[in-house]
Amino acid sequence: MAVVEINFDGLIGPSHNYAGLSLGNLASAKNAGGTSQPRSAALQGIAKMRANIALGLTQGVFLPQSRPDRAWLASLGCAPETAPVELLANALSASSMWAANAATVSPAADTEDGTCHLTVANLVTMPHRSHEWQGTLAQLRLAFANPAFTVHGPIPAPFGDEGAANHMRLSAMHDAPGVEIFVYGVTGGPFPARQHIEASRSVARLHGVSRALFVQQSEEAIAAGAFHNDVVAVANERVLFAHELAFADKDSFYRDLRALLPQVEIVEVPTAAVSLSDAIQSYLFNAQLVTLPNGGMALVLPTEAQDNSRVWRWLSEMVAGDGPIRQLIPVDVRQSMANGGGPACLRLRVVCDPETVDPRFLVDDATLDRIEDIVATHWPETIEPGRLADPELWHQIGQARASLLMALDLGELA
Ligand code: SUG
Repeated sequence: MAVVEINFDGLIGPSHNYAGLSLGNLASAKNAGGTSQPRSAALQGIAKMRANIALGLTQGVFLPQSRPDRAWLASLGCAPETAPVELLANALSASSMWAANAATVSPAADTEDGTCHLTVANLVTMPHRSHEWQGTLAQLRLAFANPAFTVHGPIPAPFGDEGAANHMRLSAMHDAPGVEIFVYGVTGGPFPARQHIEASRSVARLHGVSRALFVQQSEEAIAAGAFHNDVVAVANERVLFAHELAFADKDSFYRDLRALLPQVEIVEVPTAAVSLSDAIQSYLFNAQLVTLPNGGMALVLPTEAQDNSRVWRWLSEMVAGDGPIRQLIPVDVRQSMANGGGPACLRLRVVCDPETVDPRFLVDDATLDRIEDIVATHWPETIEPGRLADPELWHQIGQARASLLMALDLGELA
């Protein structure tokens, strides 16, 4: 089969909750202490996967990790029963659902050795995310065991690496050699800049990327709540769709990009039409910009973008015009959005031949039916913040994951 783009979505895990753990992520802070709905959260994610399959796209899945993370707590000298409440919340996070932060991916066409390289993200800036990489790496090593891939361990601390959320790839077509854009932060006003330039440079070196640009995210964007670049920009094939204030020095970035990829089309949303605050509240850029099998491009974006009249007006005018983005497809991922994760956060893009991927990580409607049954039976309906310390909840979460691993024949991840 030919090389295509596969979107691997993180299945939203049974411990999904609102503990408000992410400084600089405004949605996470706003919803801290709320009651989550893990079952409907996962069903929303599954519905998004189904909608993308219906568009003719190839879909993959990553599985929730073991929570609470007992190994991580043990390395801190405690167990779930003895952990201080803040540590327990960090150990229970379902944050691996945001697969855009799982790894940085350089497709084979971009790399010196002609394999597709993946580097698992270390996510060291946030405690609740810093212990994801071990579980993620285990899945990457299984899913991409074929010699068509090279899978790397994490960049060492203290160089924060947040994976594909700060990485964009532009190319004439998915399977053509691309230009890889590594977006890093330096300062973010009151908030941490999560992606360190040394991490970006190291990933590019390890992957042997021949055409790479290193671009600074604007301080204004981080300060306004764009804790990752994918909250203010997204790219697909020859199209870059970005907010006017996404980058610190967009003129030199755009100039360098045009020099490397003359056919690039930059669709920029001006502040006068959509402020940074509207962009971050509506997550219009946290969209899956996809190439449809008939050749046009569509934006799969959160329903919150439709709810914001200024954003929706601008988008509607854009698709009515003559640009490359022809279709808007709103999807409901509100449970994830309430923690700052839109449609694009939930997926990791891997451009490769699907035949080279372990088939247990690829899904069709029939597999999603099986996953949906397990979610409907085993995922908690709600998690109130006080329940995080309840051993019964930990037990239910453990059983839910075990049933899923069994159904997908992925017992080696237990
Ligand atoms: O790292 N939220 C995630 C959201 C990640 C979104 N990913 C991308 N933009 N690609 C984060 O801030 C919230 C967890 C909590 O508050 O419990 C959280 O981790």
